[in-house]
Amino acid sequence: MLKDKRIAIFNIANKRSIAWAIAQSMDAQGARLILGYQNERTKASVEDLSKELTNKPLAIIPCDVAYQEQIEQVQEAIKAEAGTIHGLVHCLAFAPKEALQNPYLFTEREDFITALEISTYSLVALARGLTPVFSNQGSITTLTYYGSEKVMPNYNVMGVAKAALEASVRYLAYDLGPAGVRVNAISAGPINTVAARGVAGFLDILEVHEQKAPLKRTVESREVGDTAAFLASDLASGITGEVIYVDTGYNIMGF
Ligand code: IMJ
Repeated sequence: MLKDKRIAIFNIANKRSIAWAIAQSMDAQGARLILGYQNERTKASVEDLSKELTNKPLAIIPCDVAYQEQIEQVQEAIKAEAGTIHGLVHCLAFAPKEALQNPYLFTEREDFITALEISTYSLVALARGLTPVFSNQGSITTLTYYGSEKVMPNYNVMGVAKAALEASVRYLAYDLGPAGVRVNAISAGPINTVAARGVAGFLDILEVHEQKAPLKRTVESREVGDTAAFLASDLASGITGEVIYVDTGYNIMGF
Protein backbone atom coordinates (compact mmCIF):
# COMPACT_ATOMS: atom_id res chain seq x y z
CA MET A 1 0.00 0.00 0.00
CA LEU A 2 2.93 2.41 0.67
CA LYS A 3 5.53 0.92 -1.66
CA ASP A 4 7.62 3.73 -3.20
CA LYS A 5 6.41 6.23 -0.58
CA ARG A 6 8.93 8.12 1.54
CA ILE A 7 7.41 9.32 4.82
CA ALA A 8 8.87 11.38 7.67
CA ILE A 9 7.61 10.74 11.22
CA PHE A 10 8.19 13.23 14.08
CA ASN A 11 8.94 12.22 16.81
CA ILE A 12 9.54 8.81 18.31
CA ALA A 13 10.44 8.80 22.02
CA ASN A 14 10.18 5.11 23.00
CA LYS A 15 8.60 1.79 22.08
CA ARG A 16 5.20 2.84 23.41
CA SER A 17 5.08 6.03 21.34
CA ILE A 18 2.15 6.12 18.93
CA ALA A 19 4.73 7.46 16.45
CA TRP A 20 6.53 4.11 16.70
CA ALA A 21 3.32 2.16 16.06
CA ILE A 22 2.76 4.34 13.00
CA ALA A 23 6.33 3.67 11.83
CA GLN A 24 5.78 -0.10 12.18
CA SER A 25 2.47 -0.05 10.27
CA MET A 26 3.94 2.06 7.47
CA ASP A 27 7.06 -0.12 7.32
CA ALA A 28 4.85 -3.21 7.01
CA GLN A 29 3.17 -1.56 4.00
CA GLY A 30 6.53 -0.99 2.30
CA ALA A 31 7.19 2.69 3.10
CA ARG A 32 10.71 4.09 3.37
CA LEU A 33 10.87 6.15 6.55
CA ILE A 34 12.67 9.15 7.96
CA LEU A 35 12.45 9.04 11.74
CA GLY A 36 12.75 12.01 14.07
CA TYR A 37 13.89 12.22 17.68
CA GLN A 38 13.81 15.18 20.03
CA ASN A 39 17.18 15.03 21.75
CA GLU A 40 20.26 12.94 22.56
CA ARG A 41 18.32 11.12 25.29
CA THR A 42 15.86 9.60 22.82
CA LYS A 43 18.25 9.28 19.85
CA ALA A 44 19.59 5.89 20.99
CA SER A 45 16.09 4.41 21.54
CA VAL A 46 15.02 5.42 18.03
CA GLU A 47 18.22 3.94 16.56
CA ASP A 48 17.64 0.70 18.49
CA LEU A 49 13.96 0.46 17.56
CA SER A 50 14.69 1.15 13.90
CA LYS A 51 16.64 -2.13 13.71
CA GLU A 52 13.27 -3.92 14.00
CA LEU A 53 12.04 -2.40 10.74
CA THR A 54 12.00 -4.42 7.52
CA ASN A 55 13.16 -1.47 5.43
CA LYS A 56 16.15 0.40 6.80
CA PRO A 57 15.18 4.04 7.51
CA LEU A 58 16.43 6.60 4.97
CA ALA A 59 17.52 8.75 7.90
CA ILE A 60 17.18 9.23 11.64
CA ILE A 61 17.29 12.94 12.39
CA PRO A 62 16.98 15.38 15.30
CA CYS A 63 13.87 17.55 15.41
CA ASP A 64 13.15 19.80 18.36
CA VAL A 65 10.28 21.94 17.09
CA ALA A 66 11.00 24.62 19.69
CA TYR A 67 13.85 25.76 17.41
CA GLN A 68 13.15 27.14 13.92
CA GLU A 69 16.75 26.31 12.86
CA GLN A 70 16.06 22.63 13.50
CA ILE A 71 13.01 22.70 11.24
CA GLU A 72 15.22 24.13 8.51
CA GLN A 73 17.82 21.45 9.20
CA VAL A 74 15.08 18.81 8.89
CA GLN A 75 14.27 20.17 5.44
CA GLU A 76 17.95 19.99 4.44
CA ALA A 77 18.41 16.49 5.84
CA ILE A 78 15.35 15.27 3.91
CA LYS A 79 16.62 16.89 0.71
CA ALA A 80 19.99 15.20 1.16
CA GLU A 81 18.80 11.74 2.30
CA ALA A 82 15.50 11.29 0.47
CA GLY A 83 15.15 14.03 -2.15
CA THR A 84 11.37 14.39 -1.88
CA ILE A 85 8.81 12.89 0.50
CA HIS A 86 5.19 11.82 0.10
CA GLY A 87 4.19 12.00 3.73
CA LEU A 88 4.67 13.78 7.03
CA VAL A 89 3.39 12.40 10.33
CA HIS A 90 3.21 14.84 13.26
CA CYS A 91 3.14 13.15 16.68
CA LEU A 92 4.25 15.99 18.94
CA ALA A 93 2.65 17.52 22.01
CA PHE A 94 3.78 19.10 25.23
CA ALA A 95 2.26 21.12 28.05
CA PRO A 96 4.12 21.89 31.30
CA LYS A 97 2.92 19.39 33.88
CA GLU A 98 1.50 22.02 36.28
CA ALA A 99 -0.88 23.03 33.49
CA LEU A 100 -2.19 19.41 33.40
CA GLN A 101 -2.64 19.30 37.18
CA ASN A 102 -4.09 22.65 38.24
CA PRO A 103 -7.56 23.80 37.14
CA TYR A 104 -7.58 25.26 33.60
CA LEU A 105 -8.57 28.58 35.20
CA PHE A 106 -5.06 28.89 36.61
CA THR A 107 -3.15 28.24 33.36
CA GLU A 108 -0.12 30.56 33.30
CA ARG A 109 0.43 32.70 30.21
CA GLU A 110 3.84 31.07 29.61
CA ASP A 111 2.43 27.56 29.92
CA PHE A 112 -0.42 28.35 27.52
CA ILE A 113 2.08 29.70 24.98
CA THR A 114 4.38 26.67 25.37
CA ALA A 115 1.52 24.17 24.94
CA LEU A 116 0.24 25.84 21.78
CA GLU A 117 3.71 26.43 20.38
CA ILE A 118 4.88 22.82 20.74
CA SER A 119 1.57 21.01 20.18
CA THR A 120 -0.09 23.21 17.55
CA TYR A 121 2.22 25.69 15.85
CA SER A 122 4.74 22.90 15.21
CA LEU A 123 2.31 21.40 12.65
CA VAL A 124 2.18 24.70 10.76
CA ALA A 125 5.96 25.14 10.99
CA LEU A 126 6.69 21.60 9.76
CA ALA A 127 4.07 21.76 7.00
CA ARG A 128 5.58 25.01 5.69
CA GLY A 129 9.18 23.91 6.26
CA LEU A 130 8.65 20.69 4.33
CA THR A 131 6.52 22.09 1.49
CA PRO A 132 9.67 22.48 -0.69
CA VAL A 133 10.46 18.76 -0.34
CA PHE A 134 6.92 17.45 -0.81
CA SER A 135 6.22 15.48 -3.99
CA ASN A 136 3.13 16.58 -5.91
CA GLN A 137 0.99 13.95 -4.17
CA GLY A 138 1.48 14.26 -0.44
CA SER A 139 -0.17 13.61 2.87
CA ILE A 140 0.20 15.16 6.33
CA THR A 141 -1.29 13.42 9.38
CA THR A 142 -1.35 14.58 12.98
CA LEU A 143 -2.67 13.11 16.24
CA THR A 144 -5.43 14.60 18.31
CA TYR A 145 -7.66 13.62 21.22
CA TYR A 146 -11.36 13.95 22.12
CA GLY A 147 -10.42 16.33 24.95
CA SER A 148 -10.40 19.00 22.22
CA GLU A 149 -14.19 18.75 21.97
CA LYS A 150 -15.40 17.65 25.39
CA VAL A 151 -13.96 18.34 28.81
CA MET A 152 -11.63 15.61 30.06
CA PRO A 153 -10.46 16.26 33.64
CA ASN A 154 -6.82 17.49 33.68
CA TYR A 155 -6.47 17.67 29.88
CA ASN A 156 -6.90 21.45 30.26
CA VAL A 157 -4.64 23.51 28.00
CA MET A 158 -3.90 20.41 25.87
CA GLY A 159 -7.63 20.35 25.00
CA VAL A 160 -7.36 23.93 23.83
CA ALA A 161 -4.16 23.14 21.89
CA LYS A 162 -5.82 20.13 20.20
CA ALA A 163 -8.90 22.21 19.28
CA ALA A 164 -6.53 24.68 17.59
CA LEU A 165 -4.68 21.75 15.99
CA GLU A 166 -7.91 20.38 14.47
CA ALA A 167 -8.78 23.83 13.13
CA SER A 168 -5.22 24.08 11.75
CA VAL A 169 -5.77 20.78 9.91
CA ARG A 170 -8.72 22.36 8.06
CA TYR A 171 -6.91 25.59 7.19
CA LEU A 172 -3.76 23.73 6.10
CA ALA A 173 -5.90 21.37 4.00
CA TYR A 174 -7.33 24.44 2.25
CA ASP A 175 -3.90 26.02 1.69
CA LEU A 176 -2.13 22.84 0.56
CA GLY A 177 -4.96 21.22 -1.39
CA PRO A 178 -4.07 22.98 -4.68
CA ALA A 179 -0.55 21.48 -4.37
CA GLY A 180 -2.06 17.97 -4.02
CA VAL A 181 -1.18 17.70 -0.32
CA ARG A 182 -3.86 16.27 1.98
CA VAL A 183 -3.96 17.12 5.70
CA ASN A 184 -5.83 15.04 8.29
CA ALA A 185 -5.89 14.22 12.00
CA ILE A 186 -6.44 10.93 13.80
CA SER A 187 -8.36 11.28 17.06
CA ALA A 188 -7.00 8.32 19.02
CA GLY A 189 -8.74 6.86 22.06
CA PRO A 190 -6.75 6.77 25.33
CA ILE A 191 -3.62 4.58 25.13
CA ASN A 192 -1.20 3.74 27.94
CA THR A 193 1.81 5.65 26.60
CA VAL A 194 4.45 7.46 28.65
CA ALA A 195 2.65 10.74 27.77
CA ALA A 196 -0.57 9.45 29.39
CA ARG A 197 0.59 7.23 32.20
CA GLY A 198 1.32 10.01 34.70
CA VAL A 199 -2.20 11.40 34.35
CA ALA A 200 -4.22 11.28 37.58
CA GLY A 201 -7.05 8.77 37.18
CA PHE A 202 -5.82 7.45 33.83
CA LEU A 203 -6.69 3.84 34.69
CA ASP A 204 -10.27 4.95 35.44
CA ILE A 205 -10.40 6.66 32.05
CA LEU A 206 -9.36 3.39 30.36
CA GLU A 207 -11.99 1.47 32.34
CA VAL A 208 -14.85 3.84 31.51
CA HIS A 209 -13.74 3.77 27.86
CA GLU A 210 -13.98 -0.03 27.81
CA GLN A 211 -17.47 0.04 29.26
CA LYS A 212 -18.86 2.83 27.11
CA ALA A 213 -17.25 2.26 23.69
CA PRO A 214 -19.28 0.15 21.21
CA LEU A 215 -16.34 -2.25 20.74
CA LYS A 216 -16.09 -2.71 24.56
CA ARG A 217 -12.34 -2.26 24.64
CA THR A 218 -9.67 0.42 24.34
CA VAL A 219 -7.84 1.07 21.10
CA GLU A 220 -4.43 -0.46 20.32
CA SER A 221 -1.53 1.62 19.04
CA ARG A 222 -1.36 -0.71 16.04
CA GLU A 223 -4.87 0.37 15.03
CA VAL A 224 -3.81 4.02 15.08
CA GLY A 225 -0.72 3.06 13.06
CA ASP A 226 -2.80 1.19 10.47
CA THR A 227 -5.14 4.18 10.05
CA ALA A 228 -2.13 6.48 9.61
CA ALA A 229 -0.82 4.10 6.93
CA PHE A 230 -4.21 4.22 5.16
CA LEU A 231 -4.34 8.04 5.30
CA ALA A 232 -0.83 8.29 3.82
CA SER A 233 -1.75 5.88 1.01
CA ASP A 234 -3.48 6.48 -2.31
CA LEU A 235 -6.49 4.62 -0.89
CA ALA A 236 -7.26 7.85 1.00
CA SER A 237 -6.72 10.16 -1.99
CA GLY A 238 -10.13 11.79 -1.57
CA ILE A 239 -9.82 12.56 2.16
CA THR A 240 -8.51 15.90 3.42
CA GLY A 241 -9.21 18.29 6.29
CA GLU A 242 -10.78 15.50 8.36
CA VAL A 243 -10.56 14.25 11.91
CA ILE A 244 -10.78 10.43 11.77
CA TYR A 245 -11.72 8.72 15.04
CA VAL A 246 -9.78 5.62 16.00
CA ASP A 247 -11.36 5.21 19.42
CA THR A 248 -13.36 1.92 19.29
CA GLY A 249 -16.44 4.14 18.73
CA TYR A 250 -16.35 6.02 22.05
CA ASN A 251 -17.09 9.44 20.53
CA ILE A 252 -20.45 8.44 19.02
CA MET A 253 -22.01 7.63 22.39
CA GLY A 254 -24.32 10.01 24.28
CA PHE A 255 -24.82 7.81 27.30
C1 IMJ B 1 -3.06 13.94 29.21
C2 IMJ B 1 -3.39 14.80 30.27
C3 IMJ B 1 -4.58 14.70 30.96
C4 IMJ B 1 -5.52 13.75 30.58
C5 IMJ B 1 -5.21 12.90 29.53
C6 IMJ B 1 -3.98 12.98 28.84
N1 IMJ B 1 -5.90 11.87 28.95
C7 IMJ B 1 -5.19 11.32 27.93
C8 IMJ B 1 -3.96 11.99 27.83
C9 IMJ B 1 -7.23 11.44 29.40
C10 IMJ B 1 -5.64 10.20 27.06
C11 IMJ B 1 -2.86 11.73 26.84
N2 IMJ B 1 -2.98 12.63 25.70
C12 IMJ B 1 -4.10 12.42 24.79
C13 IMJ B 1 -2.09 13.66 25.43
O1 IMJ B 1 -2.28 14.39 24.46
C14 IMJ B 1 -0.94 13.93 26.31
C15 IMJ B 1 -0.19 15.06 26.19
C16 IMJ B 1 0.83 15.50 27.13
C17 IMJ B 1 1.31 14.72 28.17
C18 IMJ B 1 2.27 15.24 29.04
C19 IMJ B 1 2.79 14.47 30.21
C20 IMJ B 1 4.14 14.96 30.69
C21 IMJ B 1 4.31 16.45 30.61
N3 IMJ B 1 3.64 17.14 29.63
C22 IMJ B 1 2.72 16.56 28.81
N4 IMJ B 1 2.23 17.30 27.79
C23 IMJ B 1 1.32 16.78 26.96
O2 IMJ B 1 5.10 17.03 31.38
